[in-house]
Order: sequence, then C-alpha cells, then structure tokens
Amino acid sequence: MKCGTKSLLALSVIFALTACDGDDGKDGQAGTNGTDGLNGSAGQTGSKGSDGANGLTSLVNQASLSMGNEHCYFGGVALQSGIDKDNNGALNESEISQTNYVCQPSPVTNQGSPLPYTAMRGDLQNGDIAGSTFEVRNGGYGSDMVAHPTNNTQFYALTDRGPNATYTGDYGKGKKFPTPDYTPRIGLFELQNNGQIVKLKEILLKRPDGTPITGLPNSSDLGGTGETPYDADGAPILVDNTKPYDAQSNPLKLDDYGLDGEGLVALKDGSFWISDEYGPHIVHYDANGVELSRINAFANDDRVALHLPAEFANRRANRGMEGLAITPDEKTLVGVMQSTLYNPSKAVKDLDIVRIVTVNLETKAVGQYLYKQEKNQNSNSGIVALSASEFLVIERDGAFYNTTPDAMKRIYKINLSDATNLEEIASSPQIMQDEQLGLVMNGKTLEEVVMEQGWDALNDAGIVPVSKSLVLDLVEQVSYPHDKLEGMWLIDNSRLGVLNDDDFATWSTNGMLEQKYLDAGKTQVDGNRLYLFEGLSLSK
Ligand SMILES: [Ca+2]
Ligand SMILES: [Ca+2]
Ligand SMILES: [Ca+2]
Ligand SMILES: [Ca+2]
Repeated sequence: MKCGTKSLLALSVIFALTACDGDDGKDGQAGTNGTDGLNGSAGQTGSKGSDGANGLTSLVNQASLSMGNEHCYFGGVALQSGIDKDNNGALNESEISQTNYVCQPSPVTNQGSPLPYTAMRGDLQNGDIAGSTFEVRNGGYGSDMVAHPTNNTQFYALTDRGPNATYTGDYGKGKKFPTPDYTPRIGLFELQNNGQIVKLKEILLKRPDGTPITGLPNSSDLGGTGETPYDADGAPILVDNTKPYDAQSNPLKLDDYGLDGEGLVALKDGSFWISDEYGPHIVHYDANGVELSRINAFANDDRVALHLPAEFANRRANRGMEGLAITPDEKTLVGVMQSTLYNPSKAVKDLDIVRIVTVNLETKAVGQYLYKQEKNQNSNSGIVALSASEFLVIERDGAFYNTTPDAMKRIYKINLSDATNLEEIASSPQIMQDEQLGLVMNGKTLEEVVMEQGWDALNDAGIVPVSKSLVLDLVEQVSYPHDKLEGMWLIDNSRLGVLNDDDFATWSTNGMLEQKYLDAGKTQVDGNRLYLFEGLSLSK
C-alpha cells in the first residue's frame, strides 16, 4: 500500500484525519467505437493564380556529313538537339545535349564494286574458241591492297609482274608474257559515296636510276624462278628479239630488278614497301616508285644490306611472299609466305606449314614464326596489322566457288605474341640454326619434321605456331566467286574492304592464252572487285 502525498494534502481539507484509502478497483473494459460522422460540405473556389514565366525553346540542327565521316562512312545527316538556354534562337555548341546520326547505307553490293580497267591488247585468239579474241586487261590490281595512311576513302592496290600464263616451249618450262614490256605498278583508288571506284593515279615501279622495271624473272642466283619468258606466240623473249638466240651474245631476257609484287605497305611519308615472289625480295620505293633499298635472302646480292634468313630463298616458285604488313609504329615489316617453303626440297611440298618473317627496320632484328594452314598447300595471300602483335591474314585455296562449292576464302586473326620466335630458340645438340636451312631438329628442317612426325614433334620441342581465330568466311558470307582473294583494306575497327587478283583477265589452258572466266560456262570474265564487310569487330 502507498499513500499519495498530494492527494492526502488535497483530501485532508475535506476529510481531515482520515486514514489511508484502500486500492482502486480494476478499470472496466473499453466500449466499441461509434460510427463515423458525415463529411463536411466543400469550401468555396479559391481566386485565380498568377501566370507562370515563359518556357525555353527546344531546337534541332541538321548537319550533313560527307563520305568518310567517322560516324557515317558513306555520309549522312547529324541531328543535333538541345535547349536554347540563352534564348538567342540558335543552338550553340554548348547547348547540344544529343546528337543522332542518320547514315547512308553502303552502296557496295554483295557482288562488290568493279575497279576501272582498260584493255592492253585485244587481238589474241581466245583459247580454243574459234573466231573469238580476248582482252588482256590493265587491270591486274589486287595482288595486294592497303589503306591510304591518311585518307580513309582511298586505297592503294598493287599489280604483280604483268599478264602471264603457264607455257612450256623449246627453251623449257616458263610463262607466256603477252605484254613483256609491262611495268609493275601501284594504283591509287578512291571509293565514292555512290559505291563507284575511281583510279586517281598510277605509280610505275622503277630502278634506283629511275628507269622502269619489268616483270620478267630475275637471274637464277638473285631470286629467279627458272621460268623461261615467252611471248604470246611462244617465241622466247630475248635481249634483242630481232636476232636469234645465243646463250652468250643474245640470251633470254631476264631482269634482276624484275618484280612479281604481291605484298604492299604504304607509309605516312608517302613511300612504299613491296614484297614479291621472285626472290622473295622486299623493296622500298619512294612516293614516285623509285627503288630506295631492298631486303632479300641472297648474301651475294650487293644491292642488299639487310638479309632475310637464307631458307626464304627456298620459296616454291609462284608461292612467294604473298603478304606484307607493317606494325602501327611503322618500325617492323611482317611478311607471310604463300605456302610451305621447298625447304630443303620439293619433297615437302604437300604441307600446311608456312613461315612468317618480321624485320625491325630500326634495330635490324629479324624474327620468324610458324603458321598452320587449314588445308595442305593453301595460300596465305595477304596480311595487315591490327596492332604490334595482332594481324589479319588471308587464307584461301585456288578454287573458283562457281565450279567448286567447297572453295575456301577466309580471313583469320593471328597473334604473334602467342607463338615461338624461331630466331630466339636456344641451341642444343638436338636443335640448332643451320646457315642455309634455318632451325633444324636432328638435322631435319622444320618442314621435314612436320612431314615425317607431324606438328606434335614441333610442339614437343617447344615450338608453337601463331594462334588463329576466324574473322570472315567469304564463301559463307557472299559466295565469293574469285579464286585469288589477295588484298585487305582495313578502313576502321568495323569495316574491311577486300580485293581479288584478276590476273589481268588472262588465263591459259594447255599453254593456249585465253580470257580468265569465273564459271565453267565462260560467261563471267574475272575482274578486280572491291567487296566491303561492315559490322566486324576488328579492334585495331
Ligand atoms: Ca597475285
Ligand atoms: Ca604472282
Ligand atoms: Ca598477294
Ligand atoms: Ca603467288
């Protein structure tokens, strides 16, 4: 029990001297709530508020974009929108909050865009088609192509040695050259926004003294293929064609500056490097096509200061250095051979082992790597650098899709940094460098090792080829009809142009010159065509 002092004081007035109270009884339980009352009636309408301030105006600008624009390659319109914050009626640069691009689609169809050509001669009998003549075309661009270093709508394209076709005559195996005075050349071409291609100029290749070179073979100790040059009628091409052949005084006409150009690099200073499939030679030409210097594998060539490993001289005839690239810093040339070297001999012909060579122009260091083809005797006929170690490489066979539906025309991305540099392998009793044959294992060339024991034997010795991943299958994509896919034009990270070698539209069957056709029915004459692939992720 507890007495409340306050209540005791208050109660003491009335009940003085009463004793303390007993405990309170417990509260009764709460009653249930009553129902809600009705809503009150609505109040009166308020008075009108004051007007708001004027809003800002939204503006849209249209700017037309020209061919080669980074957002719209074939041109288009940029729609810039934003609020005119300073109310001056114009959309200032700082007021643009959004830009949308409406781009022209590519006008280059799935059949590609033709390169222009002229006829060099049209008087020759067309194979066995009685009464028919054919055109030897100039033409012939597409043994390689390369981006113009600063103009993204232009490319350079390279011819090889000129029109030629296989022929065996009185002076042995060789080639017919229907235009023996032909000068190998570089063309500069531009892609227009309507898809048409125009030729802007031709650069004829010249000796150091400025005289034009020919495409005739080199002498045998400076890269000759052993091919006898014949004219269109099958007569040998001699130093003086008005006189009879004489081994001493009037021999076969050869040209030690003759070039069968297959790989092209264009530098920012306007000069070019070209690799070929005679030597193979790698020749530096100035912007006017005059030779500045050359690289090859021949120790006895007094024109040469920088040499390739000697085994490159064992290239198979007409399977030379088909592709040449340079790293983005323009310091290292990277050349790829078309097919397996005849190293040490023709016995290793039917293989899939291909060599890539790197030449650092600054340090003169030479590197060497292996590439494994998809099929024996395939051709690697082009290479372009994505970075210092990553490259796109063309790999193809020699088939025409129209007659051989399983023809292979592909582009792979390779990485040199995953591969073994053959020039850096430490010597051991089993593996060492041979001066003529390059790296040998127990006395066998790497080609012989692959032929006899397979790639596993190289792998066991720690020799790994470049890694490969497929970027483009042209047969799958566009039923690519040309046999000789040879050039790549890296336009940007997502766009790649490709070009074919049309052989000057000249072919031969059983030694008879004829038009080069893409189909068995002889209805489609081969010509250089630019194909364009977009939406690729090439990450340069
Ligand atoms: Ca070619
Ligand atoms: Ca060639
Ligand atoms: Ca080529
Ligand atoms: Ca070739």
